[in-house]
Amino acid sequence: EEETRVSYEQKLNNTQHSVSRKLLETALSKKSNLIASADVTTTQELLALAEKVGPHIIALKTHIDIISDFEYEKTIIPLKEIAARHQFLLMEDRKFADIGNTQELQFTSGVFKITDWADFVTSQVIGGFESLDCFKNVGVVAIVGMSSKGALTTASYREEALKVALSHPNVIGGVSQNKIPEDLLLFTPGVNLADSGDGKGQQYNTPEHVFKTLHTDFIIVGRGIYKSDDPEASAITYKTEGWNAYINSLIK
Ligand code: S5P
Repeated sequence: EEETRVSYEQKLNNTQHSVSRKLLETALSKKSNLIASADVTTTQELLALAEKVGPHIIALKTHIDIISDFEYEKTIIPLKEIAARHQFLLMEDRKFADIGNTQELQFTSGVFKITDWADFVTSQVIGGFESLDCFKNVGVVAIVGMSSKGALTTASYREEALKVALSHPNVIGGVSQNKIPEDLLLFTPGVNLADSGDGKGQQYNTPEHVFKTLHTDFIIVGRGIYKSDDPEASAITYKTEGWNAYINSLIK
């Protein structure tokens, strides 16, 4: 792509949302645009991973409902302490996809009480504009397009999803495998340096590709880090690759 991208500094000047600001400030101070996806299934693995990768990431993305021994006191309280100590945000990848009232219950109730600890959450926008009203104390990352083969997030779906995302004050960005307007933060999963797929539909790109062609802001890396023999070393590799790819994407 020929055009230059909008820098983190420029995005910081253009946003009032406290979560966007925190993400961008953390990216600049840590020289990292890496979000680690902690798709592990026990509290011990979750906390150990957070501790190892914490210094190198701007956010830890969780699927809190896959933790088999979840207990608020044993899982969330220590996770929050690690996040505060290593200065990263907590992103719960809940991908809400219901009517507003149900999403509000899923966000505030049950055992997970996401509203009490997540700095920001992912949500589908399939329930329409008002379904996102309940997330007013956090940032919302709208699922605009999905990385998996055969996903139904076609160009026309993405266009409609972006209209909701751009107009809703709770939305700070989008997850997509395509470029989105630069006044939203772009989060791109499906990033892996070693693999092109997982045999279950996932499709991978390199950090270089997503910064250069999509002008992404933040890469999300799951198995490339937590399945590695040395998750901390892998986090450093993805952080360095991601940061260099971002710097290169600033140059025409
Ligand atoms: O389109 C998407 C959106 C998301 S949030 N594709 C994705 O893979 N994700 C999430 O990113 C997915 O739920 C998983 O937690 C992570 C990718 O993990 P990896 O192991 O394939 O890197």
